[in-house]
Amino acid sequence: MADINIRKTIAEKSCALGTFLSISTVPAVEALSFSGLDFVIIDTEHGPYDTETMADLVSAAAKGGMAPIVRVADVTHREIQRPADAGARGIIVPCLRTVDEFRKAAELAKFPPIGNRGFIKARGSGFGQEPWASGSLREYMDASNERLLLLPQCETKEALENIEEIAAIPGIDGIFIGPFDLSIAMGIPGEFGAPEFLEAVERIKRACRKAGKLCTTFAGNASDAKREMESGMDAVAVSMDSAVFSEAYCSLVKRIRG
Ligand code: 3PY
Ligand code: MG
Repeated sequence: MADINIRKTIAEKSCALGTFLSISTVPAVEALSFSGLDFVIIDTEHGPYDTETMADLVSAAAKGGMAPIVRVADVTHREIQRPADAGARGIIVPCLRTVDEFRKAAELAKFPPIGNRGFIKARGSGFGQEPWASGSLREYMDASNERLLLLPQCETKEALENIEEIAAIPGIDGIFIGPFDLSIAMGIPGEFGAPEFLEAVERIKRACRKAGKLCTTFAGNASDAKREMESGMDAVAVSMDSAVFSEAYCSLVKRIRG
């Protein structure tokens, strides 16, 4: 797999740009990897992907140098270990509520001394042959911890209420805001301009900054993505393949048929 380091990309570009995948297959992701996007989020929470397809999409994304990030379905050993071994450069965990659930995500995604990830040299390290993976076991564990970004989502009321403590958990590299679920949880569905929603986003940002962690989010369209990028987010995922696909065809048909 290509040597892709999304942490470095974020540092160099100040804000990385990506998108969500829920319908794309291997050739589509290979094509997308040459689009200029920095990362894709292979969505196994809402998308239909099984483990083998997720692993193939991870490799497909890397083809043109795009970082593969996987959104898992929940915080279990199986969910976290598989994308980590398949070569994902980031893991997003949705819908977490308690501080303990966030701690568990860090424990599963990171090797000691941070967590307790299970050891193997699998696809994600070229089966141990990639230059960064060929040192001592200690070096391998440290490099893996550094290269795999753990970005659990803040999208529940409980998570928002404890965000300062959560952002400070060792092994959590940053927070991925889920604007839809967060606004629903706050009782203001889709009201992204509401003062209390904006204050919640600022609170998450402040907590991330204070803990030295990344703050990342989703934006539904290009102008919202630009605004989020300019507002100091470290990474923004804009739209998703299914929306881009259906909007493009709707607009094509409209242009022809009026
Ligand atoms: C949400 O908005 O709830 C997400 O999970 C990301 O779009
Ligand atoms: Mg969500």
